[in-house]
Amino acid sequence: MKPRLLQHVAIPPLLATEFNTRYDAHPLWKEADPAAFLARHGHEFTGYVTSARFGVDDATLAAMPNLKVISSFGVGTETLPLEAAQARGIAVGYTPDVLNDCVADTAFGLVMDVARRFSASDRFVRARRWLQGAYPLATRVSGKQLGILGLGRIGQVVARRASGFDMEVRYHNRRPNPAVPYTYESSIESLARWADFLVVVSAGGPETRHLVTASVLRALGPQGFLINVSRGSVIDEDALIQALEEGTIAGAGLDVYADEPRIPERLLALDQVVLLPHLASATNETRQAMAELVVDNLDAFYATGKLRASVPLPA
Ligand code: 8YV
Repeated sequence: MKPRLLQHVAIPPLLATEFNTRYDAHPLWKEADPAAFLARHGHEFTGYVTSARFGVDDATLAAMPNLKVISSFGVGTETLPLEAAQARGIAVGYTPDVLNDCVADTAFGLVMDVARRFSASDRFVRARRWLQGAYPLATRVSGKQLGILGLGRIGQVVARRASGFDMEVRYHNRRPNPAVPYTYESSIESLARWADFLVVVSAGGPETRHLVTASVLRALGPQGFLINVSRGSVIDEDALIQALEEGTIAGAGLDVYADEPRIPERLLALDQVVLLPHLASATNETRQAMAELVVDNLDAFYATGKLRASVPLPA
């Protein structure tokens, strides 16, 4: 008997054929009334396929009394019910590492874009404003100081990218990491004060909510740029908009927002921000690798009872 899985997100076509030979997977998004479907059939499923974006809500989890494994597409875990899963002995898999390069590339692309104003100057060219005069000077990136908030797997790749631009790197984490060669700043404010670019790569969730406050932005200062490729919740977005409007900081490069995909009008109105639609991991190669790990996690779990990449459970 093939394991019966409930799918909240689709598996890419390249993997789907093979996946469907091994699993009896039911697409929840095709149900007109998912709650009614869950109430009738929830007990049939031992596996659940979801993503960092959709996670698993409490009602869905409660409707699946025989659930043994959750396999999530993405590295973020703030939408996953880790404590409830631990209490019920449900294994939770995710897709770390395979997206480090693309997310770090995006962070670095935002560093380049906000400082050198590529997107803004593209708008200038398209509006034919070059005919009236040259574009204003921008800010140099090479050799500057880059602060990383959250020097985890992705943060360390951002640091390596920065070394190729002869930048000095410092970081702030809850605790210093003795294995890295970068200087530790003991507070986010001191990191922001030191940095020309403050790059936010920390995890989302309640522990990191609004770590970047109005006073962190004041410390970053009128020549400083903020980059965020982690979660919108890490930044106090109202404070950020105010800081941008008042020139408290020089600019921001954002891939993530407080209420995606809704972006505040006041943010859209600013020319010194680069706004991306949460695309940091969105390349064909990386999304394929993430999907393969979603399936590998399920294969490993059903063969051995152990995941290939298991979310660290709460202590
Ligand atoms: C994806 C992400 O956009 O991995 C994450 O946590 O935020 C991104 O890679 C997300 O997984 C899609 O749901």
